Amino acid sequence: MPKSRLFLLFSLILLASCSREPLTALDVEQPEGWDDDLALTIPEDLNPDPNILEIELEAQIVDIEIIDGLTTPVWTYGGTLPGPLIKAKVGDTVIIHFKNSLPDSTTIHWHGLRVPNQMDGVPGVTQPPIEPGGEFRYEFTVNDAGTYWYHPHVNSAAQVGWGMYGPIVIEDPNDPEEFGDELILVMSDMSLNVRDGSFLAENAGGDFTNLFGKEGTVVLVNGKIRPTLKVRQGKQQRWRVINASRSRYIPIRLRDHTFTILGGDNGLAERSREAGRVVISPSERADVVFTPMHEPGTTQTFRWIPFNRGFGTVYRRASVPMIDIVTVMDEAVIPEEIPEQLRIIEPIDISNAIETDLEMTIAQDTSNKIEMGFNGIPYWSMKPLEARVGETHVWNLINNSDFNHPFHLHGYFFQVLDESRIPEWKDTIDVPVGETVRIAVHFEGRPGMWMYHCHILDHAEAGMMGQLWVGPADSTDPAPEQDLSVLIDVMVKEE
Ligand SMILES: [Cu+2]
Repeated sequence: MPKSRLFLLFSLILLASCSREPLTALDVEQPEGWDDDLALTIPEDLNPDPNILEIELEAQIVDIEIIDGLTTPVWTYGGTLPGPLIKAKVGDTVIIHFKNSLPDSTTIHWHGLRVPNQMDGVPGVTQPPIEPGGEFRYEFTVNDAGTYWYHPHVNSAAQVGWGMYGPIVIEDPNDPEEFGDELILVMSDMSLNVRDGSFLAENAGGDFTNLFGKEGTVVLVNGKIRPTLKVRQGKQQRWRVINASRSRYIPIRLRDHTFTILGGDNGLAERSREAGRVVISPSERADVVFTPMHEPGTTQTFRWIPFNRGFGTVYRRASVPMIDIVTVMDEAVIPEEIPEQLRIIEPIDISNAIETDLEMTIAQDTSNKIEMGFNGIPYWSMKPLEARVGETHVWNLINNSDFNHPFHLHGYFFQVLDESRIPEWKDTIDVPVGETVRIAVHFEGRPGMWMYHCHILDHAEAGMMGQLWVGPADSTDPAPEQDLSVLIDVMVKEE
């Protein structure tokens, strides 16, 4: 227990011994209007069946005031930034009637959800791109509790950068209430011209910006610049944080605090742990308990702090205020104990695993254009990796390049083979400069063509992406021939 929390506990016990029973976190409510400034849109459920969530979702450009007094023509899901919260419970069926009212084609990828292959939203691979005016019906069952998100897989660095992302929470009704009241925080950034609110040109900065990965000029939490959150000292909140940035890494840290890390991408980890900081790379999620520790009547600011993810990424960069945290005047309460054991995660049996090296590479081609890839090959020239349902694979993700790369696998959860880590299920893992991260994945079903890629979206578009063919269990056929022209066409748009 950190010193400050111990002190709080002692003072409360002292107080209690001379007056009445002290209140604990579960005895009181959050401060009135605590999360009003961070509210997300809840879509209307069109289906009366309590086990089916059926919604309409329209992609459309809407003017939104992000910078005070200016409007930005945001590319949205449903007219809001971020898009509406898709919230269901484990075992539910989710149906989305999607309409594309954008001037460009698009698709939806359900990041982290183990959906059937044809629902994965990869244009030219699992479905045709949805053209302007077109519609598509997504339907899948959600069997894994956790924090997820949705975004396009078409021209993604641009479309995500213009606002196309929304949160997904799959609830486990058995989660202990001691975790605190849920607060979903979609953290992102946007490249805005701060004088008029317009978007900076997508290709501003040229090749170097693609190498670096675009980071926006404004940092947003639930679509807002520097929103306010109200807290009460000792009253816990369960933060589900989603990093929807194209390239920005986000350290979760707050002065004088530790966070209780419950898990991340795909639900709870095996055990909780206290940490002064947890860094979430693009597309990763964090599930943490925040115990406010500051004195009633004070305000402090949760800030983005530059994080070294490779060459030039911290040089001359300042911190950025993200959330003003106001501690209300109500008397402090005693925080609840968070259990240490959260679930059992059986290690994947790798005794018969097929091992593959995947080096994340950056090169310059003959015309000096930057070309990224795996093992020196960009996705447009690469043959799919091959696997079969029922097989277990170990991938060595090797990074000798000058930048970190958040590696994401579609369709399957993996485990990181590192005994110093608390076991958990992941769909995205940061591979730091100069390191090798080993992951184990078991292909339990759902054959088809899946993607893996760096989730710095400029890197993916520059080539750091590949395909994985998961064949049926009983088949020995090689991966089918792929025509990648549609994928190549929609992934990279010349301006
Ligand atoms: Cu990368």
